[in-house]
Amino acid sequence: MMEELLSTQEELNHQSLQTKWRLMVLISQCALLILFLPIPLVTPKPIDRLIHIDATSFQFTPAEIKVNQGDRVTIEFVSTDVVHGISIDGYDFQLTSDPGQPVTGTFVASWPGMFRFRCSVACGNLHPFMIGKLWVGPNLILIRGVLLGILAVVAAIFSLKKSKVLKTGKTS
Ligand SMILES: [Cu+2]
Repeated sequence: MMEELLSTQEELNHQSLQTKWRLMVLISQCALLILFLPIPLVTPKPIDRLIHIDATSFQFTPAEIKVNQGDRVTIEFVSTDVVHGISIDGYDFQLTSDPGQPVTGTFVASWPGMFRFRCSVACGNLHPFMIGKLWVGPNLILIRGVLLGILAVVAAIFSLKKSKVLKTGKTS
């Protein structure tokens, strides 16, 4: 009788270990899918954009701009104090503005990713820190991050439920 009970208990333990493993494998598979599956987003049609950027020692306003890949981007750039410039890493784009004199330039956002733009005129001691960011393309990193977060929450809920079931199973 006792032996029988022990063996069923062992079997139960073995089974729960197996389901735990299966769950862990399933969750890691989901995580890999989220990380590496190409997300079939409806790519937005390229448009013409006009973006105004102010330069003041030692910052750009806005310091971050977002466009979609293929957009024709026209930058209207104006300095509010001393001579400032703007050049975008990875793009052949450069403008220089005298104080209060807006200048415009256009480029096509052909390459996706994050590119820094910098002041291209030595304008003072903090000049090297005058940096902004240009994001090109749909933000897949953010989408994947959100999906991974959701998966983590689901996994946590599952493991909580599992341990509750095990505890109640032992007491009865
Ligand atoms: Cu500068």
